[in-house]
Amino acid sequence: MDLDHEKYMHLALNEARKSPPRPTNFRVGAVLVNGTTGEVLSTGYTLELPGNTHAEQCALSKFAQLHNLPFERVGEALRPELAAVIYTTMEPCVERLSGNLPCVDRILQTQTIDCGGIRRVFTGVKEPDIFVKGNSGRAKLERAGIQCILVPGFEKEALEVAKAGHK
Ligand code: HJL
Ligand code: ZN
Repeated sequence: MDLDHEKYMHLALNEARKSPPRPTNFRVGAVLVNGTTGEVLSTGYTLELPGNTHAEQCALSKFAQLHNLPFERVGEALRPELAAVIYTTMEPCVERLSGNLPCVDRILQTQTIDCGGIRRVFTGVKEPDIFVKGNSGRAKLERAGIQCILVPGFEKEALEVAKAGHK
C-alpha cells in the first residue's frame, strides 16, 4: 500500500503543536504507522511522557506499554508484516545534550532478526544546528538499512512549530 505521506506529516505536526514551548529543545511530533494497512499505531510529541522525552521516544514508549513490553523490546510488537513506518516532524537525533539515548538508537533498537521493527522514517525537516551541530540522523539510519526520507513541502511549518519558545 502506498502511504499518504502528507496526511501523516500533518498528523505529526498536530502532535508537535501539543508540545510545550521551551527554549531548551524543539517541539517535535511523531506518528507510528502500520506500513501495510496505513493504520496509526501510536503518536507522540516532545515532553508528552514524564521526564525529558522526545517525540519518537514517546510514540515508541506508548506502543510498548500497549503491548506490555519494556521499551527495549518494542520491536517484537512491530512484526515484519507491519512494515512499520514512523513520521517525525524533525529528523531523529543522534546526539542529545542531556546525554539521554538518542532517537536514532531507539529506532535501531526496534530492528529484530526477522526484519521486524521500523523500516522507514519520514521526516519534515532536518535538525537545525542549534543544540547539536550537523545532526546525522538520516545517514546513521540509512547505514543500518532503514530508509530515511524527507517529505517535501513541510520544512517551514515544521521549523516554525519546533522553534516556538526559542528566543
Ligand atoms: C527530535 C524531539 C526533540 C529533538 N529532536 N527529533 N525529536 N526534542 O522530540 C533535538 C535536540 C535536543 C537537544 C537537547 N530535539 O532534549 O538536539 O535535553 O533536544 O536530551 O540536544 O537534548 P535533550
Ligand atoms: Zn530525539
